Amino acid sequence: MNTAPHRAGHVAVIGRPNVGKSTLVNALVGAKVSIVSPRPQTTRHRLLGIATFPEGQLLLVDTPGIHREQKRAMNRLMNRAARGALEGVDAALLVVRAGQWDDEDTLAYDALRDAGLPVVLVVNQVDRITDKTKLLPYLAKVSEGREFAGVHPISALKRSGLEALVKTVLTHVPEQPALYGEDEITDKSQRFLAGELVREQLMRQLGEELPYATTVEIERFVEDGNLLRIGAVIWVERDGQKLIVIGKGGERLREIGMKSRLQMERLFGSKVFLETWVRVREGWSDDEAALRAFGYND
Ligand SMILES: Nc1nc2c(ncn2[C@@H]2O[C@H](COP(=O)(O)OP(=O)(O)O)[C@@H](O)[C@H]2O)c(=O)[nH]1
Ligand SMILES: [Mg+2]
Repeated sequence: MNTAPHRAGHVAVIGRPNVGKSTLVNALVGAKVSIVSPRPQTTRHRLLGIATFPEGQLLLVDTPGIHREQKRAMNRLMNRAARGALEGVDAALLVVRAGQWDDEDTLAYDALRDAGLPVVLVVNQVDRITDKTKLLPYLAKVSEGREFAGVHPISALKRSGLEALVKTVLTHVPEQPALYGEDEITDKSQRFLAGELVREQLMRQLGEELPYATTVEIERFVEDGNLLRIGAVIWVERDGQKLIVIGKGGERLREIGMKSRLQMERLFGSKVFLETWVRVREGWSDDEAALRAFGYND
């Protein structure tokens, strides 16, 4: 019988872009609440992933990575969101890619310790390490001179090592009842998530720099019986970009729409009728007012 007291608390998920923070949050929540792509800077907003277990509830604060690049307003806002993530949290997960550790990880560790937080080191992507004998010396090296509340090699993608990680993290959050209902998975609205799922397809399907010049606005979100009618506007910065997003004969936009719709249907558990448009707004990603209008307002 389980007699341990119930625990619940906020946990910041911190680490460099592309180490797998959002993949980890989704794996723990058990649903895709945070979008994932092979590109850095996929996550633009702070988002709460709610992971409910019999022993407790973890409110995972997924963050955009911490970026040195401060030039564009977008990056400034993303950094603000990452730092703001530390307010009111009980513990932090510092996520790194197995085999890697650099100055930015050291900076992040120091900041978390200075904030007085227990820091659990999550060594992700161990499935990519073919020579497992290299793992132990690596773990010893990164732990040296640092006080981690736990060190967990995991694969967020293959969902391995997660049970032990959850057990460790739960010991560092307060004894208290669940803070959200057990069927809740995020603090964001379905409308927001719909926009993110379209953006995920843009990140995945557009080449090179273009994804960073796009954003998505959900213009319509209506429940119509058991159908969701969703209208999404994809904003780009120039006419040429519009042509690329639409593609030859509209092929790319159709593919983006189809994949986004399937993801929405899976996440919302209902049929979705999705319409998409591409519109041009010059320089939106360097314009703080436009960013706020698009919901980047931490
Ligand atoms: N092989 C492998 N890839 C992973 C793992 N976790 C994440 N990835 C991939 O790494 C990329 C970045 O993941 P994401 O979660 O968006 O990283 P974030 O920027 O830290 O949020 C995606 O292509 C993921 O599929 C893992 O455990 N193993
Ligand atoms: Mg992310």
